[in-house]
Amino acid sequence: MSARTGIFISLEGGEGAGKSTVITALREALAATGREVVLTREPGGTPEGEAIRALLLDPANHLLPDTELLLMFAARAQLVRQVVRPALERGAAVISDRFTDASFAYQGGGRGLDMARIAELERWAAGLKPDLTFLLDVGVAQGLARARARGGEPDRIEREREDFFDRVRATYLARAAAEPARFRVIDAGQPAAAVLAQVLAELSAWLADAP
Ligand code: Z5A
Repeated sequence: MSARTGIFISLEGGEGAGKSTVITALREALAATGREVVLTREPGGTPEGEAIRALLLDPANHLLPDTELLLMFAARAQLVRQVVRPALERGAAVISDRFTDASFAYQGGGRGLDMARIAELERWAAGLKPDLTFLLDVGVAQGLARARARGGEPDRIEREREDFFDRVRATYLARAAAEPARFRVIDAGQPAAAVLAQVLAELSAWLADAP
């Protein structure tokens, strides 16, 4: 990969953590620094990745865990090469609604797939990590209640049982504890205004320290 001058920020969390609202505020804060801001999401973010997303989330599909993992990384390979790397090389700030940590949390923690195999895919298919990751952490019951209150039909992954989401949350928290320099864990059980204020304070502190 050629030299990158941009910054890569990801947002992670379980169901109903509030990523959507936070992303809008992050985009505004980064745009105010004069940088180009590129927003993307996973799975998806390219036309091909969005087609893979539809396949992944359609409750009519009975995907095996390995198939699900490989499709997540297929969409990611396309996104990294077509969107993320070119943007970072231009010096943009890239904000991704989820990235590889989600594969460790959902397919590794939730489905029980081998973490070493996911790490191998991370090196090959993704080949980069975010510089900064916000983990919006909310209790599983509280997050699911928010997601249900929003209405609409649950997708294929949202239909999982609560113990699946307990494992997802525990894996996210373990990853954050293992990489404290990259992760900022935010208590997303607070009112939205408090969550936003904490995220924006962490962002300015990080930008002030960034090389
Ligand atoms: N997935 C995977 O398995 N492996 C991978 O590698 C990747 C993803 C990349 C799609 O992701 C699914 O793919 C996802 C993980 C899996 N599966 N699930 N389940 P997604 O990010 O597109 O879908 P999501 O996680 O289901 O998004 P979400 O539920 O929309 O979460 P959110 O964006 O964090 O929530 P929100 O829409 O901002 O907020 C939810 C509601 O709560 C909404 O009505 C808000 O107004 C409300 N809300 C938000 N914050 C608050 C606070 N603080 N207080 C009160 N109410 C609030």
